[in-house]
Amino acid sequence: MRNITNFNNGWMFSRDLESTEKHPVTLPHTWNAEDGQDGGNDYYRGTCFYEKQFAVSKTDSRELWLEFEGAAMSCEVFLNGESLGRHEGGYSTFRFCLNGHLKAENSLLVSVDNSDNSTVYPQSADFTFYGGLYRDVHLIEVPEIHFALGYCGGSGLKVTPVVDGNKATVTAEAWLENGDAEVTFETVGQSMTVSSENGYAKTEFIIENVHLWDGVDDPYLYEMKAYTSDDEVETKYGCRTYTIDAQKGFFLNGRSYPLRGVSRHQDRKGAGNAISKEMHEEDMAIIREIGANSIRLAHYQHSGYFYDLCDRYGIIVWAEIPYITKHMNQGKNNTLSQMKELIIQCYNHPSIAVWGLSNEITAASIVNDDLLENHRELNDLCHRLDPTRLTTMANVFMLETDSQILDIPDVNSYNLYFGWYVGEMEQTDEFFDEFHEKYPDRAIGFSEYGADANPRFHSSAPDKGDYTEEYQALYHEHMLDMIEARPYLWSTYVWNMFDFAADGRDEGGEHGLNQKGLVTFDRTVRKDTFYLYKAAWNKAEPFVHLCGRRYVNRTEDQTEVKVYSNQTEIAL
Ligand code: GCB
Repeated sequence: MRNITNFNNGWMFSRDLESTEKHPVTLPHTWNAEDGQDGGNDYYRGTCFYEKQFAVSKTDSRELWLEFEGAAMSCEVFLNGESLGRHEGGYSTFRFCLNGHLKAENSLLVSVDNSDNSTVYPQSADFTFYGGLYRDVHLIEVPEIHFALGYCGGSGLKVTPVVDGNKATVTAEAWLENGDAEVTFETVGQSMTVSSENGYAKTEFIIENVHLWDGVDDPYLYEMKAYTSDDEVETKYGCRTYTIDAQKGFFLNGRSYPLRGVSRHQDRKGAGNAISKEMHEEDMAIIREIGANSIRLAHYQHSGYFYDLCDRYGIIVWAEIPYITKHMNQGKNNTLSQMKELIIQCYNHPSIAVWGLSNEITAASIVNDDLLENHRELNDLCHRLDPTRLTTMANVFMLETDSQILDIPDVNSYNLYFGWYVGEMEQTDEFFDEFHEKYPDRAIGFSEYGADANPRFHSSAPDKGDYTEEYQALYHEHMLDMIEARPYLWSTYVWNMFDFAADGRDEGGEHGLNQKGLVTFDRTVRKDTFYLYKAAWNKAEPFVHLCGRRYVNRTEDQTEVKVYSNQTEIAL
């Protein structure tokens, strides 16, 4: 069987290999936890080094692999002075086999680089590009013939459930490395053994009276196990159908299920992107408290653990790669490899409904042939690797709705900030009305909307651009009504659930912070707007929230007391 060892301890970190200043660190770690969050856009972007010594007593044919769940942004791994390989892209899992380079005592060196360049996304965006080994590292010991570890960071086990009525046909596929074996697949008490050919084994199960994975109400998960005589892998999966209708919006398992939710960035105050399992769980608990049924996991691949939480709690996911803001002529291969990794690593998650090709890619680029071709190739790649899901992209408000780029993904979406950066809130309503009238056959979603609020800023006459908690609330009151009146919007996502670091920002009384969150960067303050959505979305937990509790020094003779509640009747 395989042995998996956590490899987070005992690393030495330095900015300069020759330097005598090396610091002991435990992973997850980023070198930008402070300077990436304090504004000025001057955080360290360069190459840093992680070193670790370890002993092995390996004598047989077993293989040792090193697994990185994320190294931002590019990375090269050296064992005993020899390069094992490079990886480009800061958000996905990758592995290297150590065999052939191992000694009894080993020295491992990982050079990690987040400097700016013209090939690896993201390079230009409104968030901090933290550098570091910021997710877990594992040492995996497997028998010679084992489930594949070397293909795009995947698990070597792929499960495709297709639901038809009350029956599901579940296809299980597995890939082996270094030879063939008898592979046994097991699910719902059924078991099938097949001989692999050229390292590939496949079988099919029928589940009668299938228990559906049915969103937040009943996110039922099945388990699939695959094993040989001496290796084993397993995954959870869920049986559900998704469809999107241009007139009626999103459907889950044949019933209307409008996706109403929030976006999430992964970082935290003081920790950057080097966050713990407990922090992921806290984020999920807050998102469940607000009652969202969907999350746009922006703007890159999130931790595998977070997609697991989405599976477990029935939250439908928009997953995407960091192809963002500015198209780079030399970046196509990187978009393709990041998308390939995202899909191969996340394929089995029932929560994921759509693959996002790019975000506001025309904000700083024109729609030229190169950009169109890049999107077509990405779109084709998604369909080839995963015919079961749809593709989408998040477009910037300036993009003309007759642009050819809108023909590429399966469903459309726009990020609109009318009432914040530009114009008036009501222009949002007009935008969607016009779009829907002009393109009645095109599904359209609202991939981002929001307004910054500093919970220390208050006003009895809130106004666009004032960063008050009161204006954020007014803005979202409008948007909630706007959305409610347009059921054809297949998905809508508040930007953002949490404040997040954007070191290039210095505004609204804070440095380095995007304050469009409904909850503060340290997760301690739920802004008033949080309760507006909770009242609309969370019907299970009765509550009353008095707004403006932080607005202490009021000068007006008469003051407004606003209440958000999910109850039909309340007494003050
Ligand atoms: C956007 C971007 C997002 C930004 C957001 C903002 O449209 O997609 O990355 O953070 O606007 O707050 O300006």
